[in-house]
Amino acid sequence: MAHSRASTKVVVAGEVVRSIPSLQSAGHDLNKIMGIRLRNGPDLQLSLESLDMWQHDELFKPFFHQVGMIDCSSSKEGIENLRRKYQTLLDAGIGLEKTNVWLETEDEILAKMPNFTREQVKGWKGLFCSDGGWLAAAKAINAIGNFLQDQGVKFGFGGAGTFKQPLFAADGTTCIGLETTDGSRYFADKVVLAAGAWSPTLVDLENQCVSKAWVFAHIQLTPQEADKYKNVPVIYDGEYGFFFEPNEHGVIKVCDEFPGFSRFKQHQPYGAKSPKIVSVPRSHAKHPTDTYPDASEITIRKAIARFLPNFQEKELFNRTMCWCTDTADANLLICEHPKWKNFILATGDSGHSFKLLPNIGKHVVELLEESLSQDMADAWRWRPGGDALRSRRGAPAKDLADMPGWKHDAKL
Ligand code: FSA
Repeated sequence: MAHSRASTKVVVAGEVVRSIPSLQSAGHDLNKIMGIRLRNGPDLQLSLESLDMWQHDELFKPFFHQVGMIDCSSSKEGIENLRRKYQTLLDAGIGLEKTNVWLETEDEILAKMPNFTREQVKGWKGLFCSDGGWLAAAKAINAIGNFLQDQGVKFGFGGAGTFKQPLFAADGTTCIGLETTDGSRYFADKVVLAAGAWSPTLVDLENQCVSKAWVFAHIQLTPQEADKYKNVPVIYDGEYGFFFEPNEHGVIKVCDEFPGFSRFKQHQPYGAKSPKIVSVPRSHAKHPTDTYPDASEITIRKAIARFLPNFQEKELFNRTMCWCTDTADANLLICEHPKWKNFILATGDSGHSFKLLPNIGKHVVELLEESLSQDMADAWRWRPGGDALRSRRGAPAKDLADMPGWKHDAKL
């Protein structure tokens, strides 16, 4: 959340500990994927803008590891999807074939993934994006935090940083600020709620966003092992998952790929007349003993067996759930609230928005200044209806209530 009056900006970070990024944020992570994905109308412009900033902007470029990204598959359906993805890139008509290369043969695949064996990549096809790679997520957000503090932006943490409610003028509909849970009141001409997966728990979004958890685990390599994996591209297979090159401490993050886990419960966001069923995130920050469901252990191990068979015996650690919020069509939700003037929503990441860190704020500012392009305004409008539980994924999310293994609260 941010609001401004004259030149003062206040960011309400909703955090127990004074840390940027918030420990509750999915961005508090070793790495996130950078790649060109063209799902929706605004994606091409957004991807190109963000690529340019990750490559050239002094603040962001230290955090972009442009090692490339390979989408791969060995199943009939997966390869058809990959071919469609490739065609969409070609159809953009801006020369993306220069940086996105189809890998047809095992030799072509092995040339890009030297640690893989011929046996392992039998029947695989791949799509290599040389503009892709990974983003050092938490470090990048921390750098922005430091930059903003240097610019005089004030941050609120703990109770002073946890949203309670908007404040309204006497007309009851013009937002003039907000109150946080410790009773602090911040007054502003405009309020932006950019609370990620927590957004639909804070204000009633009329089921436009469903928050879901995705999972990862870490494995520790020896220095010799890590050396061999230095600078390998991000490898992604929609039927298995993905992994990243080891970080400076030899740690590899492995993710499975699945439609996410919801956590539905009775909850009353601000603006709802009575409690309703909302998927409410639960963070490791507040529940440090949480891990992930038993089922995730199996699918993460499956991803390791596929991508990193030599490391199958390694211990997994930092088993973690992190939360994103899906819209029905996987477009962002960036608009003024239809009933609350000057209260702006910037949410609906739909699991593929971290890469927009450098440039999405520019478009939020355009919305505030009434200069947002029509196609973005249309794509990001307030739009109840549709199925955000399924979104554009292979299936609706399963609920954590039906997924044993993740909760390790002390028994009272
Ligand atoms: O831009 C991208 O395609 C990154 S996807 C990363 C991911 O873990 C998804 O694979 C997952 O399905 C979920 O959306 C969270 O983000």
